[in-house]
Amino acid sequence: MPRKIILDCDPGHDDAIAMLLAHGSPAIELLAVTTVAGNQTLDKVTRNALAVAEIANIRVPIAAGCDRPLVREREIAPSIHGDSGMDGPLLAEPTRLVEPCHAVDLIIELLMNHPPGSITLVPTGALTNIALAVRKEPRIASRVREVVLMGGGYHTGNWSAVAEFNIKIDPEAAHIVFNTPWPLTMVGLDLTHQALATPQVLARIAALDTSPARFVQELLLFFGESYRREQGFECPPVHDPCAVAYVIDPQVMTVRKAPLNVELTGTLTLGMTVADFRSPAAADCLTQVAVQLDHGYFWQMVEDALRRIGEGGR
Ligand code: PIR
Ligand code: CA
Repeated sequence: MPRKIILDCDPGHDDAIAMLLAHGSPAIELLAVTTVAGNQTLDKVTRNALAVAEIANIRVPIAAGCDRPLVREREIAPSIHGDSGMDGPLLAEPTRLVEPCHAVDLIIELLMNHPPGSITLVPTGALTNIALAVRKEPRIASRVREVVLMGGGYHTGNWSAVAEFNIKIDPEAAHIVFNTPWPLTMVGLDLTHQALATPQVLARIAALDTSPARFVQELLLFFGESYRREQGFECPPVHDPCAVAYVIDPQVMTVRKAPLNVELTGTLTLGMTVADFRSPAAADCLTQVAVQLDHGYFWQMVEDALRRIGEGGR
């Protein structure tokens, strides 16, 4: 039985690839894509989600959510993702339409109308929508199968020395999500910095020679340039598909159980995710962090998904 997921994202180069991986994998049933302000404004990331859906012929509902964090001023990442939030590929204006309802209501509705324990939430942006959903309808907490999120990191940051972007821009939302009693896997920078799009990876994607594969190539070229310039990486780390890959097959990475929380008051450490590794985690510990990626298996999943998508919508 494929795993049902809701992908809550802010496309975003790597979010776009996460959408394609989820859509192209037979192990996943994508129920909906929801969007949240993050890499760019809500309007821009929602438009990008619609454009990706068009390229790959993804027919699931796409709903727009929160246009800013719960408490803090909005912060976006044009230095990495460009003015559109997904610069690089030339995109036609999408003809698909966004759902008339708010993402938070769609998330609640899906969780309340599917059997308990059947839906996995996969957030790859700020956690604003997820936090608001569980505050609006607390019964979803016990209905979610698990939360597998891209965000945070236990050894490094990218938006400060110790904080990762998705957590840092809405730390209060992250605090709510990390402290809700549902099984939670944090796929953080410690893991995603291993998911490098090497020249060999790019060559294999190029060899697929389809328009969705060319779209991914163009995304990775722009993303790679940003990462070279802004962060001194030789190849770009492709964060968000890692969370999807874990849902497809948890064997793609090793994980370690540990109590997790988010710093809300530090002056140097705001938005830092803190994993407590001091002793073996208690049996009832609901949180775990991703540690080690099987790089070959991960990129094989992406390649297989693109092959399955074929020419997509064209
Ligand atoms: C933000 C991102 C990626 C790189 C930087 N420097 C900033 C976005 C990605 O979409 C991913 O979800 C997460 N936030 C990685 O921090
Ligand atoms: Ca993202």
